Parts: sequence; structure tokens; C-alpha cells
Amino acid sequence: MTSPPPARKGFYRQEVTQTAWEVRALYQDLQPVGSGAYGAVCSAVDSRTGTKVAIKKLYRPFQSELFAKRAYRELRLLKHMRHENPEGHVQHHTWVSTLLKWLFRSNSSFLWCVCEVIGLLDVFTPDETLDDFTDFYLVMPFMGTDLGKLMKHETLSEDRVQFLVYQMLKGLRYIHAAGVIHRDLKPGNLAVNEDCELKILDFGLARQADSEMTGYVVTRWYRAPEVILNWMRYTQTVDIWSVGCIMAEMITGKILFKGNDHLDQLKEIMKVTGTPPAEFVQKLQSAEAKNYMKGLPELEKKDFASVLTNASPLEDEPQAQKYDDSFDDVDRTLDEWKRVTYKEVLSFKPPRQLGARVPKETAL
Ligand code: 0RX
Repeated sequence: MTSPPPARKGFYRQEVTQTAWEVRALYQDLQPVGSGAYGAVCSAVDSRTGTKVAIKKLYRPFQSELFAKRAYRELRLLKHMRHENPEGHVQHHTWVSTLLKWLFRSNSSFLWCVCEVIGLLDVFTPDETLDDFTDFYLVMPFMGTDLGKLMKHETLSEDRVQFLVYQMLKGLRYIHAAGVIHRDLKPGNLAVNEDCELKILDFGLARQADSEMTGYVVTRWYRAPEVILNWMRYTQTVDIWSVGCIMAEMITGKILFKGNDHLDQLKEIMKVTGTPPAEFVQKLQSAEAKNYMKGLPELEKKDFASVLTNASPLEDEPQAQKYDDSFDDVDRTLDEWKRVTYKEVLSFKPPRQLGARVPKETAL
């Protein structure tokens, strides 16, 4: 029996949950944190800074074209998610980053901690040539908990909900600006630290086969109907749908659309949104989908205030009434203009005053 070749210089080997890991020597104290069909994650300590990192080893990434494409996609996406893009916005704030770097005296790792999307700290392979290339490892900041676990343990105050939703939208804005759709935003894919700072990631360690999307499962509860049923081409708005579901759950402590299966989930959704109008159903590409929707009894749209009963009314978004501009095409005599203007003057209702407070700008 031949013994395996020694580890690459600057690397060491260790068995973690029956898998051989060969990592850069600077990453010490490997501890398993999760695994699935696609790979495994360990925590480790970066001996240069003492900070905790997460290292992901993909499971046999080059075993098939499908695995290889998945692995390549994850690497490309994670490499792309850098908020401190040197050609981007940070260039305009170089003095700020210089000051921050000076204050924290670490090259760039501090800047990773201020963004809302997970990014790569390092990527390495122990294989010395392309011919030997079989594995690579992704290193990122270690995130101890996620929003799913946080919501199980506590009810979130209104300002924490606001701060978390703000960070989700900020992170999504960045992801969407890159032309990427996340598709699987759920509490378990939102890492949160003790200061309520959030990072969007995508664990995706397990296969999301049809069976994983069937039945009473978290993998489907945050998905927009067009994703669940695959009825039409979808856009970045599917991620905004997920943010809405997550926000509702943070406010009420209950899962908004907890369907037992695909169609039950659609029914749960329509109990709140109402059944879509006929023009929308007409646009569905699938004939099966069209028939199914046409056969449903009509449901009224619910007022969100009745669904999210403990939500703050201060977050209400005022809705404008339709403005009637038909007079623009009408010719009237001077007297007639005078009469309609007078009528408008008399019918004016002053806005509801909050106590005796008068806005500063308009106070005489
Ligand atoms: O997070 C990823 C990952 C992220 C991703 N994105 C594209 C869409 O927008 C968000 C970013 N695409 C593919 C993969 N991978 C990943 C997640 C968790 C993980 C390892 C890799 O394990 C950790 C990470 C940090 N702390 C603990 C465990």
C-alpha cells in the first residue's frame, strides 16, 4: 500500500467528519459546522488576525459537468460580491477607507464587515498543477447565526425589524445591480450577528430536488408564486417577494404563507393578495396554469393592516387618489373658471393637525 504524498508546502491535512481537508497552514482549529450533498463548511481561526472564518470545501466539484458548473458559479458569484470594488463607489471615498484602514490596521478585512452580502476573503487549492486540480476551498467571514434561529428565540422590536429590512434591501440592491437574482432568500440564508448586522448568503449545501420543494417545507414558503409553479419568466422582484414574507414573519412571529404543498401555498397567497385579474391569467404561458386559475373561486384582496395586526401604523405608505385632469382639455369662459375655482376653494379640507404643532417651514 502506498502512503499519500505529503501535504503541499504551507498546507496541512486533517480529517473532518470522514473527509480529508488540506488547507493553508494559516487557518487553524478546523471545526465542522455543516454539510450536505454539495459540500461541507468548517470554522477556522485566521492565525494572522485571530478572526474566525468559514471555509467551504465543495464535494468532488469536478465529478460531473453539473457539479463543475455549480462550483464555478459559486466561485464566480462570491468573487463578484465585493462592496469595496476599487473601480466603483469606494474610489470616491478613498480618504474614508484610508482612515478606516488606519484605524483598524488590517488590510481590507474590516471593509468586509460593513457590507450586507457575503464575500470571499480567500480562495485556495492544495493542488499544484491544473492536471492535479481536484479541489478548492472558499474562505469567508464566519457568521454565527441566522435570522431563522434568531426569530425562533425572540420577538424582534420594531427598530430591529426596520434595521434588518433596510439591510436586506441594501444587500439586494447590490446583488440586483450586478444583474443577479438570489431566488432563495429565506431566514436561513440571512446571517445576523449580535449587533444586528446582516449578510445575505446562500448556503445551498443540499440539493434542491423536486422532493425538497414538496410538502410542508421552509424551502418553498418564501418563494414567489411564479417561482413555485414555474409558470412564467421571473425577474428580480421574486427576491422582493421573499423580503415581504420575511418582514411579515418578523412582525407577527408567524410564517406568512405556510402551504402544505405547491397548490396549497398558492391558495394561502391568494387568501391575502386576492385572485389575480383576468388580464393577468391570460398572460400565463402554461395552458394548465390558465385553466387552474380560471377554475378558482374569486377571492378579495385583504388589507395588509388586517394581516399584520401588530405592525406600526407609522410605516404606512400613503396612496394617492387618482387625479382628475379632464379639465385640461376643456375650454371655459372666465366666469366659469372663476366659479369652478371658487368651488374648489370652498371645498378644501385642511390637513388633520397633530396637536397644536405647525410645521416650522409654514409657521408665520
Ligand atoms: O453564500 C454563499 C453563496 C452566495 C451566493 N450569492 C449569490 C446571490 O447573492 C448572494 C451571494 N452564491 C452562491 C453561494 N455560499 C456559502 C454560504 C455559507 C457558507 C459557505 C458558502 O458557510 C458559512 C459562511 C459563513 N459562516 C458560516 C458558514
